[in-house]
Amino acid sequence: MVPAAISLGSNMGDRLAALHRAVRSLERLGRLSALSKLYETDPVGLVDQAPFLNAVAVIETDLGAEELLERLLEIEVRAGRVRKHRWGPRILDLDLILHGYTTIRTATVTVPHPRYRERRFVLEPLVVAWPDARDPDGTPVADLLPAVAEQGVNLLEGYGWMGDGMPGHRS
Ligand code: PH2
Ligand code: MG
Ligand code: MG
Repeated sequence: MVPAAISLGSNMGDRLAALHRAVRSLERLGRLSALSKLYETDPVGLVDQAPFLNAVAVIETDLGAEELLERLLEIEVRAGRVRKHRWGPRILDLDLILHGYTTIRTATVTVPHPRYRERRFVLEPLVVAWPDARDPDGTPVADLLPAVAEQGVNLLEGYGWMGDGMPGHRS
């Protein structure tokens, strides 16, 4: 079993419902061991689009990175995701950020996620969900946060946003 950190994002339709369903789906891929608080964030990259809801989940899983990523893409498709332009509006985006402490680069998967170190909308919930997380290069992810520019990441709800019985941060 390895801990895998997955970033959740939505900026189309009923964003909260999409994240709720996504967390339920993630529970089928492993044991949900941590769930961040819920954030509303300004769009990064393509800035002329609606604000996102973002969160990070950590699951303890037996799935390898490639299979896990395939399963994440299936969940996105079931949520109604249609790929138009890169970085454009999406009903649901599930990105694999960390998979244990390994570095993986295949035709389909790059882990750690190649851009997570610059993304406050990933780092902030990641540190909240998994305070002790480390990049495979040894850097604690909490140490990456001060270097990241302000990006409009606003706390919307605390750990309870999924309802009762959900884990908070991973210890
Ligand atoms: N996802 C992107 C591009 N820009 N900005 C925010 N705030 N949140 C996201 O999840 C996000 C983004 C590409 O997946
Ligand atoms: Mg993404
Ligand atoms: Mg994605």
